Amino acid sequence: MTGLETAAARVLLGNWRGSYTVPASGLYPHQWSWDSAFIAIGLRHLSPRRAQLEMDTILSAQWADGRLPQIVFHSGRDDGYSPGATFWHSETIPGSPAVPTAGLIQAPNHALAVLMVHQADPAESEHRRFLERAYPRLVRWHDYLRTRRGGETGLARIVHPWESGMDNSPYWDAALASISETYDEDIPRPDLLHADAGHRPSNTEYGKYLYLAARYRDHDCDDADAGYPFQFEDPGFNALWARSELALSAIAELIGEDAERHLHECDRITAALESLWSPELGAYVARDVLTGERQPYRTVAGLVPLLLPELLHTSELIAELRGPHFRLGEVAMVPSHDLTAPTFDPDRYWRGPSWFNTAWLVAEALYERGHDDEARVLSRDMDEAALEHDFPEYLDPYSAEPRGTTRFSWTAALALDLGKRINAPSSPHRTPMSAVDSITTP
Ligand code: 9WN
Repeated sequence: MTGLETAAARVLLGNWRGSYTVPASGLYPHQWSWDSAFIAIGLRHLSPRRAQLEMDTILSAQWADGRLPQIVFHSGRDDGYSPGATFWHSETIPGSPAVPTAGLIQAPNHALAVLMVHQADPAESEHRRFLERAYPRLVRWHDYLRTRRGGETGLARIVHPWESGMDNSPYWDAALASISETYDEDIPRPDLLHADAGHRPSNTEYGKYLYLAARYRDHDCDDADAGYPFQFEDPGFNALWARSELALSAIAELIGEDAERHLHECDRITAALESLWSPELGAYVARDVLTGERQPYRTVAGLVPLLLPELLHTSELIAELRGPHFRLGEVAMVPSHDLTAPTFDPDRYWRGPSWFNTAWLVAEALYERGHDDEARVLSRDMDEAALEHDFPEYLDPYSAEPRGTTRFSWTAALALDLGKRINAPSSPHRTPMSAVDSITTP
């Protein structure tokens, strides 16, 4: 094993909790939805069975209406995270699963992960009927997005910044500012015990986050609160949905289900994404469903549609990535926000720093489109920063200095995955579990 593989395996083993992986042991001590999918993509190289279990565990927290929850609180306790199991009280909400969860959702990257986990060891996957188990759950998850979150444009809407996975993106600034209410109880910030306040969302933002989450919870998370004040169509979220439909078509093909319907869904969502194209910015942007306004910001979420084979504005997006707003190859990985915008902040969460999951998504898209050298540059950035700074959550794009927490699971998983596939295509596809078991966690 290389140094990166050994170190990444240590992080993933340290954060493993028997049937799932926590994103980081102090800051995020539960199972997160899109994290699990990203983590499984790396874990499959170490142990396809663990990666399958990771996905089985998140999929078994599905609600009766098909949603996959943002967070699963397996311990049933808050464990120093806010808002936790006590805030959500999901056991009192109709349709919630037996295990306590949050009521919100996160971006749908799960079918993509299930397919990639299967591909790591098809024989083992077939033996355990992994795809047969996952497929109906993934179909119900996507049905939830289409029927409960779908709107006139054909895209799915998010009802909380947390659902985008990019919590304090400038996309949400105007909508949050127009909400006069805030959470009227104390705003707990246990996160600040684990990360610098200057790297995290502000207290004002947290007041709005908790207000919106409490309101959603108090309407039984039923998506039928007509006056709900935050509703957005996000390009990253919808692009992952379309890409996951593509993955579902491959899964359906493998198990003898109808693959065509998923291809049509992928095409339908890809076409619908055009309503988020901003000709002025030359970028896909988020749209406020309540005001109809497209948000005037370039963010990394607007680059995620590059993952869609039939995307209309591919060359413009690649030019955007290479140009002064994102400076591919000149700064560390891919900044989360336009480097030239007055709202850019190199330190604060999703307002500028470069994240490993979005670098992976962009690298994957570049690689699939034949831009191997640029994909490798991203992969090398990820490896170097991951090893040098103990798997940081995110980076200042200019200095490549770490921000947020460390020993972050998707950083380890995704650096490992790209390292195996893109940087070293001739190396063996996966490491036998015996090699992993010989590594002791600190
Ligand atoms: C809220 C777990 C999650 C990621 C998100 C990231 C951050 C949570 C928080 O951590 O959000 O979901 O408490 O800040 O923004 O993308 O899934 O790693």
